[in-house]
Amino acid sequence: MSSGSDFKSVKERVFGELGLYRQLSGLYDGQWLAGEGRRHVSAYSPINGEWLADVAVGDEEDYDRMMERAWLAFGEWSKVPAPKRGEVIRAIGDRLRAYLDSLGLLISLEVGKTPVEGKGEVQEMIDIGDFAVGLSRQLYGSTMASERPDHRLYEQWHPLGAVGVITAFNFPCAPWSWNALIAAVIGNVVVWKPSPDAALTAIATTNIVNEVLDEEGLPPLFFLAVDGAGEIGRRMSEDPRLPLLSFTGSVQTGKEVAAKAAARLGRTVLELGGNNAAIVTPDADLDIALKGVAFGALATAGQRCTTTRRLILHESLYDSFLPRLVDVYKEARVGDPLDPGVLVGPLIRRDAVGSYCSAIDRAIGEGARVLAGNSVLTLDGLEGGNYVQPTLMEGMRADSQVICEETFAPILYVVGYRDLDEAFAIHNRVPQGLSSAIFSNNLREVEAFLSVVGSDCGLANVNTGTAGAEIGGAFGGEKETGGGRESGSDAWKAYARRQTVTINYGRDLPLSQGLTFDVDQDGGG
Ligand code: UN1
Repeated sequence: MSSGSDFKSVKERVFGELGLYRQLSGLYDGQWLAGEGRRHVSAYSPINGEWLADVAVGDEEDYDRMMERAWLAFGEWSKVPAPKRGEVIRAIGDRLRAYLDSLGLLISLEVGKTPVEGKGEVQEMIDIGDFAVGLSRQLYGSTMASERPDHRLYEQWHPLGAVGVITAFNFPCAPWSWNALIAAVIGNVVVWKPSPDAALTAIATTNIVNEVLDEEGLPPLFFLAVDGAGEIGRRMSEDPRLPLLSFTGSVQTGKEVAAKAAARLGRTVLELGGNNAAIVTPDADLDIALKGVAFGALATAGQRCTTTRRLILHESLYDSFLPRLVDVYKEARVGDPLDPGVLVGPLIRRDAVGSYCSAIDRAIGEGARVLAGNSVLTLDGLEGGNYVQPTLMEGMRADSQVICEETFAPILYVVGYRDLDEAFAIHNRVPQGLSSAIFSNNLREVEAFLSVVGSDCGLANVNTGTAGAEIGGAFGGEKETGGGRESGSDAWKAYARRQTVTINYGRDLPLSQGLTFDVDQDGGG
């Protein structure tokens, strides 16, 4: 276990390298808002409960000024040719590379991820930056054959203006970058409201990216507003100055955001809850399956949208696979994520520990048996941290309610199946539809899983777990996950408005569908 002084020295170093102070500003409108006389929110580390910093938050007036400046910046930025915008994003990516270690460690301090996972998240920002640079020369529109002579018909894609991005604590910066760097390369500017539990990472990231813009003589493009009491989130949902709002978070809040945005006919990209399952069949490579299920269920202490929450296990594997998984659960080290060898860090807040306990109690009430875990841990020197033992449960009732819910904690429910149709029925029974996995070397099983009667999720993985998507694919899910897509593939189109252009370069005016409309038939009046 790492000593308290490790925490302090890591904090000193990381805060120094990232230019963070004890008093920080949470509003960036091109300049950092001065903190004096403002309301503050405090950041504490889930590792040990220690205070990290105070953050000044803006009010309604500050928010309005930020939106005005965002639109002014849009006027300038949208006129820069897209490949030039790509060059700017490349410089941003290079700068993020220089901060890979310190930003990764800040994520550990602030939300309790292991440094490997913290850096992995910064790597996702770097990767999507590279993707955006390539995209800057590939914002293709289609050309269609016109039915009229001497006519040209094609599509072009324009930026929307200011794009709002609301992110969750569990990935403090990667989802911002999937939205922000793609939106920016198209010519948009971005207004970010991070989770109040991950404000410091957002402040550090905003600092880094705007510093590059400043050096390039460009206006600030990446605006930030840390929320004090939910006001800014509400304003953003209702604000017509944000034609698109990308929201990552719970199903419940996502429904509220979507309803408010829809009321003004604004667009949304929603990445809401997941309740992801891995199916392990008798034809699986069990070593691969074990690792894939363990990573999916335990990484980030079960606090990913893509976390494996259900294991759909063929009944013939109960005696071979399950004992091995129980061993993994018993041996996985829980503790200070800064300590090498620790796999599972803390939960974000005390109330998340409460949700963990109540989900387990309800599952037991619904007939489940605990195979491993079910304990809240108080660790020496880390009494203020929120630690729980990862929990493996089995024997749920078929109509269990708790299994249909996403509990943001390391709890994995094992459900048995006899044939593949039954496995798919169990798999698709939950209301969420983000990620899914099958472990099998049987071509027929795999193809059935990928067919229309198989996984109903946005992400379908074969012989790799539900978590850990690459940025190159479109990321998001179906049903209550919200239907949004972010990151790679053609997800960029969500941040652009499509314009269908028709040009007549002839000496006549032929009408579509062969219509005639002869206004000068009789030579007029
Ligand atoms: C999330 O939990 O909201 O696929 C994002 C993964 C990560 C992203 C998770 N690349 O697990």
